[in-house]
Amino acid sequence: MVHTRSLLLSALAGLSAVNAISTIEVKGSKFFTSDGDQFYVKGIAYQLTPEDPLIDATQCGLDAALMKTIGTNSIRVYHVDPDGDHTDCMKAFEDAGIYLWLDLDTFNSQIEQISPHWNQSQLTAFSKVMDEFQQFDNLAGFFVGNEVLTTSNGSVAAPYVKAAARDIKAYRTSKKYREIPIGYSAADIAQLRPMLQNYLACGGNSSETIDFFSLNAYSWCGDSTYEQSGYNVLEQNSTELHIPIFMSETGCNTVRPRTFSDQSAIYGEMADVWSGSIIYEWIEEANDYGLISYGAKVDPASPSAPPDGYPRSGTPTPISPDFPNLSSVWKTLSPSGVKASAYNPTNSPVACPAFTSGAWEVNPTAALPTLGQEYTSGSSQATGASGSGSSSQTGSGSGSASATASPGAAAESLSKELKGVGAVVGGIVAVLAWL
Ligand SMILES: *[C@@H]1O[C@H](CO)[C@@H](O)[C@H](O)[C@H]1NC(C)=O
Ligand SMILES: *[C@@H]1O[C@H](CO)[C@@H](O)[C@H](O)[C@H]1NC(C)=O
Ligand SMILES: *[C@@H]1O[C@H](CO)[C@@H](O)[C@H](O)[C@H]1NC(C)=O
Ligand SMILES: *[C@@H]1O[C@H](CO)[C@@H](O)[C@H](O)[C@H]1NC(C)=O
Ligand SMILES: CC(=O)N[C@H]1CO[C@H](CO)[C@@H](O)[C@@H]1O
Repeated sequence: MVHTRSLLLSALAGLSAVNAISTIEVKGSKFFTSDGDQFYVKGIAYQLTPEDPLIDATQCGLDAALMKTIGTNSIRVYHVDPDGDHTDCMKAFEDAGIYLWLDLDTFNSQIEQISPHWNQSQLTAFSKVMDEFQQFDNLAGFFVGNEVLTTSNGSVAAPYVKAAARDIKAYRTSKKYREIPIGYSAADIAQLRPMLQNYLACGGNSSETIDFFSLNAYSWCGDSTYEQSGYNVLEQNSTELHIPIFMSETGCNTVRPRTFSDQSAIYGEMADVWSGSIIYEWIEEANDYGLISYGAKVDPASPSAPPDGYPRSGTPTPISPDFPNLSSVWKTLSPSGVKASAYNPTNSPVACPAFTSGAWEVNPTAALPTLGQEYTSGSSQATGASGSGSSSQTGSGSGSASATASPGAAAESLSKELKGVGAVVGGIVAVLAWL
């Protein structure tokens, strides 16, 4: 009996040792597991409820199990409540081999493109999210912002994003947390490419730069191609980057059926530079990007209906053909990359993009904004962003009115994002009204 139990205990101990998930780290322009294998993100955006999808362990378990069947190794969550208990959800995803890429901001703390600023309340809010989630080994990385810059004239907000990265990295160091990668998730604004990516990474002082860059890209629709989609330009513009880059959203839905054919490029010809992608998104809602649903849409006015009528919990049912299509595409794509031990990074830090009036209005040699600083147009103070003399308080007004999407994309990237934001904000308003 004793013998059996000790066998059982050692078997359990062995099991948990085997099951313990390795952490994700950055070396050069690639991600690696702490076991030394290159890590390619195969992710799905996951935000069932506006406030926090990581507190209902039963739900997380159901979703993680289905995600696992198609080879998902990551989820992306946009908003959480740092006061919630996330232990059981994080365990459910860890048990399925799934990592979390998490946005640090909430609706109250996010950095804004209009009148950009970065202050102590925002840093405190970001720190609380870091404090809660740093304890989980399957926390892969944090974003300091999602699509802060959404228009071609938004460059003056970039120094505030970079200041946020600086301060949250200093906080990470002061608390002796592991070196959890800190990045930014950009809207795909052709006119800001590749300046935004290079600006956030440039300067050579790693205390002030992001650890990875990622892009929300919707320019590959249907059976587009590497050239037609503009992915070739994305690739060309990132070969010199000395930090990892991946797509933090992809999965254009304007051409049906969705075939996810961009995945073959991302995990194929681009895999020497890019570190994978995250498919937008898990749950079916008004924007129609869902891979699964929890049941048919109901009348939002009916008793106890979810605010927008889309069920937000229950047994996930794959949506056809999106889910099976993604499954069959992912099945064929498993780049192994290189081992950390065999990889010697050669890229040196990218140069900071030059100030270009009407395009990239950030002084490359200016100091980053200090904590508490606000952008004022026309000032040449050490904001890292000098205005061009417009009297408008929020910027120079010299950029073009609308961003042009990349080849093959029409205006998809912007229009989708605006719809997405509208849906989320609409959801919030509805939830508030509902409570
Ligand atoms: C920081 O900015 C937010 C708006 O984004 C504001 O509500 C808050 O009061 C500011 N905090 C400080 C300390 O200035
Ligand atoms: C690097 O940046 C940090 C944070 O801004 C700063 O404290 C430090 O002095 C910088 N190091 C150098 C060598 O400039
Ligand atoms: C980005 O790639 C395009 C296409 O190859 C090229 O014309 C452009 O010069 C690149 N920009 C930078 C800054 O590398
Ligand atoms: C950018 O252009 C939009 C119009 O497209 C305008 O509303 C906004 O104020 C401008 N922002 C800046 C910083 O100039
Ligand atoms: C790659 C892939 O599986 N494509 C399929 C996506 O869905 C359509 C419609 O069911 C099929 O015709 C494709 O073969």
